[in-house]
Amino acid sequence: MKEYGEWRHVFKLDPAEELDVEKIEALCESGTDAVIIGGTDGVTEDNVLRLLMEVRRFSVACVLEVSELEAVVPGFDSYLIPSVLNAGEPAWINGIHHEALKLYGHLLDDEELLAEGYVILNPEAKAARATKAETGLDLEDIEAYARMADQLFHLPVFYLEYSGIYGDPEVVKTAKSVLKHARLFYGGGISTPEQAREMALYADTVVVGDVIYDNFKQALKTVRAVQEAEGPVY
Ligand code: 1GP
Repeated sequence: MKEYGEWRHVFKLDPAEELDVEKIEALCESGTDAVIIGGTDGVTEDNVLRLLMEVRRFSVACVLEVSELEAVVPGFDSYLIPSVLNAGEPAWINGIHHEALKLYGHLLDDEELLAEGYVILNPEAKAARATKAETGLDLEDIEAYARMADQLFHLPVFYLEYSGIYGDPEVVKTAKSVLKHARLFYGGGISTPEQAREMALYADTVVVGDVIYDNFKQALKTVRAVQEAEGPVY
């Protein structure tokens, strides 16, 4: 099982979406490095647990990206904790985290936690709306956020989130060029192996989500495209 520092390709499964067990098996056995379970809406303890049980039958790393405190269940390899650096609503930067630590801080095993500095760039994404993200950023803004995550807050992951649309490779390249330690995750709108390969040139980790539900065959093909891609280069 691979640690996050080795992930090149990751599938993100939405617990609110239905997926046949055969498809879950194909994803887990595809050669992807990890399966992230996470979504914005309709995430419940029940649907998270159901998906965890399915994915757990395989040896692939399985991690929960926490968006809903009530849907946190034990049994994952690790827990990704997003902090949306460009959120207009402070709760999504540190407010929910503060509340969670007040309630459960004494139970935490910090070895299992992985903080992600998110920048959300698609204004139409559900996550952008929920967090009131300031998405009208230029390259200098992105660079500054990348440095903030990496050199100021020392977050292990900087996540460029275009959820729902294919992003700008130039933005990904720019972010990568300033990161010294943090791993760069890219996610958003990857619907072909070619797009996956392109983002793998600049991002350390390529996250593939919606296409799993829209075009399953293409989703599977992104694994090889990323695993065989050169990169990251910048
Ligand atoms: C979503 O970054 C992931 O959080 C992947 O985005 O669903 O658009 O592939 P897509």
